[in-house]
Amino acid sequence: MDRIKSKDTVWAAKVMTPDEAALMIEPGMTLGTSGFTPAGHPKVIPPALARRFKSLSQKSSVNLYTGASVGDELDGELARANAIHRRLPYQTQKDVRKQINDGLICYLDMHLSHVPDQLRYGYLGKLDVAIIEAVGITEKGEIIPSTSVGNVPVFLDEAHKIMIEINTSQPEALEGFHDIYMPQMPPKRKSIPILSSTDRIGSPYYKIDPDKVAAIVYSDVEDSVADFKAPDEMSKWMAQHLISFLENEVKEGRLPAKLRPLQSGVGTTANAVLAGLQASAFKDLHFYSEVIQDSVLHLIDSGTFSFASATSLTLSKQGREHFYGHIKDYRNHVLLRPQEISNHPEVIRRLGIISMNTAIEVDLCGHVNSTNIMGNHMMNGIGGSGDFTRNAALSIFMTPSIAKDGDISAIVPFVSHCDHTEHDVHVVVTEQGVADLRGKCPEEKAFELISKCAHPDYREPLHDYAVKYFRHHHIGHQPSEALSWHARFLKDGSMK
Ligand code: 0RQ
Repeated sequence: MDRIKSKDTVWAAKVMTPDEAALMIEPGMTLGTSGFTPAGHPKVIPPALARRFKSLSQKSSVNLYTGASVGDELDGELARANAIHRRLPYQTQKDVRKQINDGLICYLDMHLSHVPDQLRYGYLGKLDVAIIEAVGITEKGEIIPSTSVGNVPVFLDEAHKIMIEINTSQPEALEGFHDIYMPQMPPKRKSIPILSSTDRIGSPYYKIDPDKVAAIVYSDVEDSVADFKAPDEMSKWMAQHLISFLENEVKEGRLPAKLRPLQSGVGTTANAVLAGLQASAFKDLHFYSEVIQDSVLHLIDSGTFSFASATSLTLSKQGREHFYGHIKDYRNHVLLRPQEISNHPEVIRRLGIISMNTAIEVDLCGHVNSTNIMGNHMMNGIGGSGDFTRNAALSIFMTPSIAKDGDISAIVPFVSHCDHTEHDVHVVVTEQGVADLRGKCPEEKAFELISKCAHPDYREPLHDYAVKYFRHHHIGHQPSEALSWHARFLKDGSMK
């Protein structure tokens, strides 16, 4: 109870068990929850809901809207109870991924910054219940967010009922790290007054109508962020190429010495690239992104980054212990915003962000597939990669040049699914090198990608395709050949 500082009895009267809270959630409802890659999601009401739905005689499910990927206590528990009907906007949980690919979950793979407006405009239906994790409730009855913000502000605004999980494993010292700002509805929407990554424009708290609160539940379950794989040789080479490229941009006068704010995706490659920045001579950089991973803390510690703005603190157990152990030192260097602000096109354009995301495959025109393996198997989703790529001053994609021990080339004539078009992709980095696509026509882009980024084992067939094609055309594709590439080269790993 000590986490509820408000003397107003309205709060204490709502405290109950997770099972009691779950009784208020009916099959067919739409839930909007906290949580972002996977930090700050509710961890005790969802398992109680899974138990409740499993005990019902007929198949029972809900629509689940989140910030981005969430932990096993939410996605995993509900998926294993066959309790998710519709899911948006991003996921990385293996049971959910399987059910999406088996056609059991209806998945809306969305740009993360689009969710709040689509909800406000009524495109995504009505939200019945918002379930959010919090650190506590202040004397004034304001809610202190936990390790992520994500879509919580809009969910609290739109939901009919609110359930709050007060997580005592999240320290009260998190108070003050957040900056909650809600854009107005069009046509009265004002410009978002962020002129630097460090700017605060809102409040540290969520302000809610206490009458909407249906349940307050205590939890002590920690965020469970998996440790990233240690950077492998491929990732280390990519990091080195990327850093040399950025150094050269500075030398050529296209970037200032302190660069422009960096955005980074998540995953093995992105983590390795961030780790690689530590060895560079860059100092005092700003990070304006979605996710603060362990590597970002190390970059703050070393002075490479002086400020990190994001929507979630996605830290491993070790990273959390380090952060909480030195939380005072991070107070002026870390800020968490709603995802519609961290990923807002207006702010990304204004700050001149350098975006760095990971591709599954890249084609000779520069189109990027980030989501669908072989065009028909959903991996995670587009996440924030499109929000940043489309609006960045410099957009970079990284990928190892080969996948599955070399059976697959990540550079292909034509992507099997397109998330980011040739119009938005400026630079591609593989362990082989850097392809700079800026200012190049399709033919030039194709040969740049083959010579700088493709793996030597695949250069010849890619070159043959490009030469044959560009003999007769200068724009576009040879559809029959381009589309048969995946079947010819990838199905059994042999090059027929
Ligand atoms: O398969 O899991 O069976 O080993 O894809 O690939 O190499 O582990 O790379 O963890 O960096 O993830 C694009 C998926 C890369 C990720 C993607 C197989 C490969 C492996 C994963 P296994 P790696 P990473 C901000 C930005 C979209 C969202 C985004 C992602 C698995 O970065 O989801 O950018 N991005 N968000 O073997 C067949 C290929 C392949 C392939 C890789 N060409 N063909 N399989 N794989 N390339 C964050 C948020 O938005 C929240």
